[in-house]
Amino acid sequence: MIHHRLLSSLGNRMIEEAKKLAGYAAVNNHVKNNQALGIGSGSTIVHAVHRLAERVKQENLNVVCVPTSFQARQLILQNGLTLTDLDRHPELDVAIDGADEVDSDLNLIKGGGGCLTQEKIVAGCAKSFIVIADYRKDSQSLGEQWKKGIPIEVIPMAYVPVAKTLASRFGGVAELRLAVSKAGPVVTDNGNFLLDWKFDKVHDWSIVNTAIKMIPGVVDTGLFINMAEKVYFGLEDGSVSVH
Ligand code: ABF
Repeated sequence: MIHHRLLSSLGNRMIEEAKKLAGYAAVNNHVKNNQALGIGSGSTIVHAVHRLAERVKQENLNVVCVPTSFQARQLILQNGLTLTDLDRHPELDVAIDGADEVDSDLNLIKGGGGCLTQEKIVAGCAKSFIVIADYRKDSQSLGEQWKKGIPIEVIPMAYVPVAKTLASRFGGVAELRLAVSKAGPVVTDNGNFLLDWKFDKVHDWSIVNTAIKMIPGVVDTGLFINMAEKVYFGLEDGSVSVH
């Protein structure tokens, strides 16, 4: 039992270290003075923001940050960075964000942490969209690593019809994401619900993504197709692999 716990705590430490390596490398290589940046959500981005705050202080950089969620907004403020929005900065130089899975074409599944729509908007406004992740997220084909399905943000009143349409048109099953307490659904930063679509075969993700977006009630999907310019994976051996 103790042996098991020790191994799992060592494993967690290694994963955290890999997230940090990826976050630091992305900020070191892509952030320059006088930039407007998009700041993603999740646990990996926390490391990137720490490094960003460090560089801003040490190099006296003038950068402004657009958040992709309430969490990102807090992170920006807590780290003393300058908060802005897309009204003031509709064109961003770089957006950095995590992912749940990355395939060999750099297509992504995102939204496992509950954020996806604002992340996609911000990534779409950036000249460069840079993804940071630990080694567990690297795959050949979507669904190989991430087993919880593709997150889809839906208008609350539409979650049943959207789930039915998804299953009948594309197969698999779409489940409403519940809060950890199971007392009710997860509600996104935009006041919507999330469906996790567990697909049963590999699709042409570009076609399926567009088709899902056309279902009335769908706000956006966690499929980020042809958006990432580069992905930084922190590896178990302490190195970073760039794709
Ligand atoms: C958010 O956090 C989501 O889009 C993505 O699902 C997740 C990645 O989180 P982590 O870095 O914690 O793996 O960005």
